[in-house]
Amino acid sequence: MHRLKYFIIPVIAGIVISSCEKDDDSVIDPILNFPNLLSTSFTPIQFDSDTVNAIATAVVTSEEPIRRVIVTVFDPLNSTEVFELKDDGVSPDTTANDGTYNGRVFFVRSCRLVGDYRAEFIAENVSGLFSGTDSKSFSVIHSGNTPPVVSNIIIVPDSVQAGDSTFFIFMITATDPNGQCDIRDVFYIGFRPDNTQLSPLSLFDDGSCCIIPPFNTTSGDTTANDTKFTRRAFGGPNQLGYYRYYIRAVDRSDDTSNVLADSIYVYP
Ligand SMILES: [Ca+2]
Ligand SMILES: [Ca+2]
Repeated sequence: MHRLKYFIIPVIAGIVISSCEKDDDSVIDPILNFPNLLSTSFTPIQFDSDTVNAIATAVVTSEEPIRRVIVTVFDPLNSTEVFELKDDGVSPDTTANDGTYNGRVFFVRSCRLVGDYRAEFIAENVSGLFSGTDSKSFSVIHSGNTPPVVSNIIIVPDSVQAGDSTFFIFMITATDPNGQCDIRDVFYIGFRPDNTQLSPLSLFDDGSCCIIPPFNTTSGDTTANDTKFTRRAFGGPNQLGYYRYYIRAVDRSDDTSNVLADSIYVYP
């Protein structure tokens, strides 16, 4: 047993060493020197404007020279924009080569996207090794917010025989004086004839781009981004009388529009 063990180990070690030497003589020290984010900051942290104008700062330590330091900004819809931070002594950086990297995060939105944003910092050295990430949060608000407005409610068919399963189409026009991007949700709350509540369902202005649960069909919307929101829902109502639907819009500042109502009559 022992003789066998001692025989195998030198053979394996020999293979490893010889393959290393053959492929690359310079692979002597396998220690990888990752850059390190000591601290980060993002200021200011709140914007009541269409414009975001901030200074992002990262203090970086690294054995090897740094290739670049970036901050990726994620908006409330998870769209990203990348900004580079510099340690070159040029404003907004104050001192060159002191390990403190600065950059300006600047963007203007034609429609202000209110909500929570995230700035994620990372450093990369010349060997292509990355630091860990560090994140800071900031927000965009609208102190002078105006609620959305809904109009032109349409629900078809307006009557159906009890137990007949069919698609129902819900349509409404929803606009927001602050811009269409400020509309967070358009939805109905419905009630059966016996006043029990139906599950709320959202309407979309998506041009039927996407499959949506629970019916696993598209919304039924004809044209994307034309302020007309649509939803088709499959069902076979079985209670006799009026199913009532109340449709409203809510914006990103949580303000609610007017509410419009319509009904579907279920006959025997
Ligand atoms: Ca609004
Ligand atoms: Ca539409």
